Amino acid sequence: MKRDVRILLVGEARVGKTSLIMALVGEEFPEEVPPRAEEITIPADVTPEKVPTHIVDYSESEQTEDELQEEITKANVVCVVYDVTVEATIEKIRTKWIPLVNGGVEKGSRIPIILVGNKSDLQSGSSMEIILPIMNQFSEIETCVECSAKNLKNISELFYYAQKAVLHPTAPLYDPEEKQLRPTCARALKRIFNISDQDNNQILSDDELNYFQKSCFGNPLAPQALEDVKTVVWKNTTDGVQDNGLTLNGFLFLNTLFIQRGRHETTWTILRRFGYADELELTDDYLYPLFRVPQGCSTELNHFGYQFLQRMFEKHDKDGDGALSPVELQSFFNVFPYVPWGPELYNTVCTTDKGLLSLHGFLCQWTLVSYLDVHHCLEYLGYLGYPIFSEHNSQTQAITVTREKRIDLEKGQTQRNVFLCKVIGPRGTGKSAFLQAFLGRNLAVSMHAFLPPKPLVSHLEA
Ligand SMILES: Nc1nc2c(ncn2[C@@H]2O[C@H](COP(=O)(O)OP(=O)(O)OP(=O)(O)O)[C@@H](O)[C@H]2O)c(=O)[nH]1
Ligand SMILES: [Mg+2]
Repeated sequence: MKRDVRILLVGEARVGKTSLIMALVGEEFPEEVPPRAEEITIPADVTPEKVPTHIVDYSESEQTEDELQEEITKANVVCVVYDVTVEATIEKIRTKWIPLVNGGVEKGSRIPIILVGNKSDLQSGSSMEIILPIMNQFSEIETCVECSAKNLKNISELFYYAQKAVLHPTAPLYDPEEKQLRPTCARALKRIFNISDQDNNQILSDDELNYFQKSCFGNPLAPQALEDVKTVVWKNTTDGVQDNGLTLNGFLFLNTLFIQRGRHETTWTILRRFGYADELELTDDYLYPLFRVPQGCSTELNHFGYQFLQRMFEKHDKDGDGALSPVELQSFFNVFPYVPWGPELYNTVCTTDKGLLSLHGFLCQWTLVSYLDVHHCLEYLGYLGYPIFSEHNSQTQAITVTREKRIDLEKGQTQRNVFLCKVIGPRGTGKSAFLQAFLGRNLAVSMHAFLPPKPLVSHLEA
């Protein structure tokens, strides 16, 4: 999320830009205003979204066009102000101001715009009829608001909408022309659905929805609210509710509805909780939390990690045979952007009689990754949603850093469970066969004599 918000007001002369800013700051209508208000900064603690906010005025009589362009570049959101009683100021929105702000800018990177109809005290009706076609024409217009600097109507709302447009932008989530979620947003929500579907039956039950709600918003839904949500989805979709739970389509529909009703901060809260940033990519903070491994120490999964991974295994072992078939393994990787383990997996860890990945083999693979490549291990745990589905808010809690090897050697004891044993020897002496024997694949070597505490087989060619 942005660390601060810069709001620029533009529009024809005398529409009331300066008056609006001074009315916000002074909480009364300023009878006399200078052509241009000084830039003001509202401290974080008094803004609704708790982000420092800069408000910048523009005056044609005081600034050159170059200066205006520079201000536009610096702005996070632009309020185009018009006078509801002067139609010419509305016409200029389309012909002058929007082209000036976003002309030549590619669709995805346009600055969000808020249309502000000032001096509503002077008219009884509403300018919405003329404004709506403009809103439909330019998808970067987040919203419009009618207000009055004179009787202080909707002033704080206007700045709140502007702030919201920056902090919870619609553009990455929703395509207003197609009236649907953008594909990247739908993909992120699908991943969130899959993570939240703890029993992997493609339906979010009441319990799962409550867990989800609690982890995103801090509280579970009241029983009636939960029923209301399902009723809305059930009434508006053909397949959104099944077996008294929410399907993926229902979940996507619900988020579309939030956005269409101007509550996109709800969808943003969900996305951010699951690690997404403004571009709808998982953030580095989420995937690669700070984790230091001092020289001479090693990394091991601890029982939190194993417990979580066993749960994940069981979630995807649909037929309950204690092994993941290739299809089940694929479903396990559904929440990953890529499949990290290729077919070599089957040579690295033990498998069942049928050659499937057993729970034991699965955990061994994780033992291996957490030992050899802890940062990837943290990344994978992030994909699986460890920070959401454990009591910890970071996957670093699933890993233990062991004591420095030098100290272990000095004391003649260790608490390590995982050891790296390199097998070296000339070509053709049977290193591979020796190692495969640990996996029970060649009975020439008696397995039990060599089994390490937690079998972990790494194979290095000399
Ligand atoms: N009735 C009414 N008058 C307003 C309102 N807001 C501003 N005005 C009056 O409109 C006139 C222009 O207001 P300004 O705030 O100077 O307008 P501006 O957009 O900053 O104008 P420039 O700096 O010239 O671009 C002043 O006489 C204000 O008192 C309003 O909400 N209602
Ligand atoms: Mg002014």
